[in-house]
Amino acid sequence: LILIKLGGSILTFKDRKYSFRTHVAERLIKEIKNSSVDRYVLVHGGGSFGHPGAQKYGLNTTEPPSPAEGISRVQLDMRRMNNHILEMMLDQGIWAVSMPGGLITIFDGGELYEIDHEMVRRYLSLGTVPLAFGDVTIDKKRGTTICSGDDIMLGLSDFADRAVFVSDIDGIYKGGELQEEFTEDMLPLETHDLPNEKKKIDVTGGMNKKVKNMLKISERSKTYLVNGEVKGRLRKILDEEEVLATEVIG
Ligand code: IP8
Repeated sequence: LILIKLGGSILTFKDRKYSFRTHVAERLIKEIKNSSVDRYVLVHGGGSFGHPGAQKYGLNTTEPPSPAEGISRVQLDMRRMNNHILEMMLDQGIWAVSMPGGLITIFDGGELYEIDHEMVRRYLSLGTVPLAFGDVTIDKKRGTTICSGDDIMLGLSDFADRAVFVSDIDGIYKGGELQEEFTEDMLPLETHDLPNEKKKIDVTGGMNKKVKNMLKISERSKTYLVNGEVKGRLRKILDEEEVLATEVIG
């Protein structure tokens, strides 16, 4: 089983609310379809659909209770984004089924507490492709919290062989240099490590948090970060061909 995460930064323009990058998303789905991979879970992030609302309604703070309106509106925004991707997949004959992060997880104090493996496994065994996404979810302490696509990747990583993160950068940089392999001792990343870092709204927290999460995942499955802006790279990494990317090794 392979886990593929399409980051919000590749699927949307992060600085323009609700701007879905249809052509990029379509191409990435085609690359997956044209690869030799047939058993996979696709996960996507929030980008400019999920993050502005989550920030506006304070859904990722430690202060309970979250306003009901915010829970409702941010969930709607994420389902709208998810529907774009779901329709694209169906148009290409990929029989995907939606798995909102808010319905397959429970959190405790902002950390993933439980994820419904059985639901994912059963849909896989029917020959469908689970399409999971970052969402507002229930938190035992805070009432609600934000479940990011990265949390879903971590939660499902115990039964995956590989985890591929598709982003808008060539890989992980340290001291301005792209690293083919990234290990724990290279943390923390500073702003100057990253090439032309744009200001992004990201309520689920920065590159260091993402990389730490990838290091955890890599203890269970081979973990890569690849640039989805460049045509063919996702297809190549899925087919285990030589390609520019970073392997994260925990
Ligand atoms: O973009 C966040 O998912 P991420 C989802 O994977 C929301 O961190 C609702 C902001």
